[in-house]
Amino acid sequence: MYELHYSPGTASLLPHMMLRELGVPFQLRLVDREAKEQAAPDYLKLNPNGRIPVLVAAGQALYETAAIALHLADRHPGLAPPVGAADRGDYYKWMVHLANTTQAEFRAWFYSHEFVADPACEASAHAAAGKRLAANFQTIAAQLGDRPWLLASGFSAADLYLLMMVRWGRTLPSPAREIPALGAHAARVLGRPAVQETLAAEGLAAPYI
Ligand SMILES: N[C@@H](CCC(=O)N[C@@H](CS)C(=O)NCC(=O)O)C(=O)O
Repeated sequence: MYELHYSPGTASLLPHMMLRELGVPFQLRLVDREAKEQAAPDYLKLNPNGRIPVLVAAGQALYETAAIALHLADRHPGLAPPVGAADRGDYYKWMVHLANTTQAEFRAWFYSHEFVADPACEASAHAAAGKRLAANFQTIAAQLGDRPWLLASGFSAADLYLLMMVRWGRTLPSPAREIPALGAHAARVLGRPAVQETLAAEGLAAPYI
């Protein structure tokens, strides 16, 4: 039985959607961000970085959203092309790009104060992160084009990852959903029953993106 330490709408949304898509048993453990539970000694034993999410399986704690997602997709077939398949490389590309670039830029967008030594520069760092994210979403949309999913072989964990990024992108000056390819893609992912179940279980209300 998996245990997902989560907080509604945060990076835990990806593994949460995956667990429901895969239909594997799991329990949710709410991390109260208001109470800064992610920085409490018990949580730091699971993730010494004090960040959400953490997945516990068979007594072992795994952190880093992308690592959790890759691990779940490896353990339970259905959300990734098999190792060695033609678009397994594309799958790695998208998972790593969404983690290392898009999600990392969102850290600079949502937590701009961490990226500056002088608080007077925070607004500037925030604006610059927003510009990089806008450009990044344009690049992703150009590659997606009018294909239904990121991978030629079909729906994968990468599509769930992109939905989470487009959802966070609703806070940008030009929301990511307004880029037609991304809005259409997000609507397709939002149409999946497991995704709707996840959003409801986290208490998230429409509009989701
Ligand atoms: N690289 C980490 C980043 C996770 C992250 O930034 N999580 C945020 C929520 S989306 C968090 O824990 N924020 C609370 C904090 O930083 O104190 C991952 O992908 O797991």
